[in-house]
Amino acid sequence: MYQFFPLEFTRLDQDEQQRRALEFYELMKRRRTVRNFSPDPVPMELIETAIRTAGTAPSGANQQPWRFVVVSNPDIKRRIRLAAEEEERENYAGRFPDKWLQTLAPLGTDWHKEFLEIAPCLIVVFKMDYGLRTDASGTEEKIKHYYVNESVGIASGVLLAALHYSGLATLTHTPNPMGFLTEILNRPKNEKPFLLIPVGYPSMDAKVPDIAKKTFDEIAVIIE
Ligand code: IYR
Repeated sequence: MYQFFPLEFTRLDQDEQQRRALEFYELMKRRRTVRNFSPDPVPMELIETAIRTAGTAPSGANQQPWRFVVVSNPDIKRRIRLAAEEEERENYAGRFPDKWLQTLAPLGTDWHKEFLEIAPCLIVVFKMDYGLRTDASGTEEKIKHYYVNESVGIASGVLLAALHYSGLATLTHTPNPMGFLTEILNRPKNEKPFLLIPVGYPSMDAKVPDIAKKTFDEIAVIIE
């Protein structure tokens, strides 16, 4: 049983609450997924702070089943690009079902993933379906984790928001399958790639598709 202590919580006045709610909405509304990066470096301190922020996310039984691997090394980025392109070439050449390709077509994506080399930094989010502990006798023990996808999904959302708030551009990329990341990044067997996030600044000529978010009425149901 944990020790429990009094919560520190400051109630804001209503005007301040409204102001903050709108301010955050206006900020997040401006986030766009970016596929055209500038090679300009990003301060590692910003990345570190964003990862610390992601690490504050709630998780099943507070097991924090995530690991964030930061790659800025050009040789490793190149290996990741080549491996991702190899998979994606097959995906676009027929491994993706036609329906999927049709859904993707308006985005204009293809198997070329040069952003994996151009972006100054890649954050690879790994999920841990179980933890590993070595007991006193030296035997490796598996500790089951709960709500792993939900937990790592929430932490990734917090990470994207933190990076955006810090003035950095991101792309949520999921090359498929992603097993090559475990190998290239030399991760233990209980870490599975979850999301690959190139981070940096947009290139001067970056373009984004004219897409719209669903309206409030499409996404919300209010039951009073
Ligand atoms: N992972 C592939 C395909 C892809 C899939 C979805 I769903 C997207 O929203 C975008 C791309 C790729 O990166 O090209």
